[in-house]
Amino acid sequence: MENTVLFSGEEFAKLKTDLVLYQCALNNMKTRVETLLNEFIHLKEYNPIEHVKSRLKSPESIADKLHKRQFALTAENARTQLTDIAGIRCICSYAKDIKTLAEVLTRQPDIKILKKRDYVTNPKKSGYRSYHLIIEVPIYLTDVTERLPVEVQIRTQAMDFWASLEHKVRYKFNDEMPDAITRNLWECAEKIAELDKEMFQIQDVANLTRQTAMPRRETPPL
Ligand code: 0O2
Repeated sequence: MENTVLFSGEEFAKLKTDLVLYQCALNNMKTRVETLLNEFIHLKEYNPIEHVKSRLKSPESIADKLHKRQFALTAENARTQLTDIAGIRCICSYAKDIKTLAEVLTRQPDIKILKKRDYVTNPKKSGYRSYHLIIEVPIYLTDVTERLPVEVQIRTQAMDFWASLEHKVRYKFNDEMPDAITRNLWECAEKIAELDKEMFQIQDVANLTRQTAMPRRETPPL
């Protein structure tokens, strides 16, 4: 591991204070997603969310990222240059669920969308697919309201499977992957996208078959 860069004692202390607020921002976003999940499960007929993961970036990986981008290791730079200190990942059942969830989240009136990246419609050169949002959430403190960014990544299980394995492979090569492996991973990403489509078609056919075979239920289950 090439992780040798560290914050000075003073900057580290400031960063630790900021991380408390980032944890609050992350909790705030987790609550929003959990609320929707409960609604989908108990009050709607369909739940598009398979599971949710979240993480707060460690001081070491904040230092690494600032160093890679050639910024001085200060708490202020962490706050002004990085938007992924707090991150949440929502794993959806099907690709069509991704935009539905993104739309529902971005409609909330007290948040601000700082950035949208649709790598599902426009995959990255690597083959990476996911929908990214940087959402600024309000944190109500005793005297002030802080507004902090949370990175929200929305993807299917298949996209998640690819991204986590590709990340491990890339890490092994320290970001200098041989062309043949890059090509191979891209091909896997294409196959995975095909699988996503096929699985959706299967459930679509299953739904249609069920609808024609069974009478419609009047009240949703609790
Ligand atoms: P880590 O270690 O996961 O945090 P931009 O500012 O839009 O030009 P930025 O900020 O890199 O570029 O945003 P982008 O491209 O939307 O990527 C944000 C995160 O998405 C990355 O964070 C990764 O987690 C993930 N990601 C993006 N591209 C790829 C890819 O090709 N493969 C995999 N596995 N993940 C990807 P970090 O900070 O790069 O890394």
